[in-house]
Amino acid sequence: MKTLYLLLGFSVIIGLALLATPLVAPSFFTTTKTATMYVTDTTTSLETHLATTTQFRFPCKGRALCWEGTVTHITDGDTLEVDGTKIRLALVTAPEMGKPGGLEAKSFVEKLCPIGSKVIVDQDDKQSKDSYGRVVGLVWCGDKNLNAELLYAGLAKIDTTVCSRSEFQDEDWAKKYGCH
Ligand SMILES: [Ca+2]
Repeated sequence: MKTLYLLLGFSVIIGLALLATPLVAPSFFTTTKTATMYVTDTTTSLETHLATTTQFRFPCKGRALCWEGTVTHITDGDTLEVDGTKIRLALVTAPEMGKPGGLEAKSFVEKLCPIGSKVIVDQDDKQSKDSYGRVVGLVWCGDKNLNAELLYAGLAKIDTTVCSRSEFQDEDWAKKYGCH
């Protein structure tokens, strides 16, 4: 008799678990599907890495990569590395090192977004990478838009030849400094 009760109790537990499965399953499968789709869209190790980490959508625009990372190197006024990935600032161009204004632009970046600081990278949806394979994007250092700040400071210019190929061409700062 005791065995019968035990079997009955066990059956009830199994039955309840089966009833609960459809309630839990949809959200579980939806999450898995989203993650899988993201991995399918990616091609590089950076993107694969990002697919498995938390995505920071704000204040990014579009659907391209958006992540918070650490500044690991500053090359010059328009190129830096975040988590070891080279980032070419979208739309803006600063003088190269060794040219007049090059050092000033780099120093400005070092001050606004020092090595070791956290930044958010918003990859340009219309020109995700440049011809050197660098990620093209907008970099947020705290609440400062680095691309725009370089223009405001007079340390960089808009490269008007790429306006039509940038997601950011309609931003106020882009229009004010050369994209029409
Ligand atoms: Ca974007």
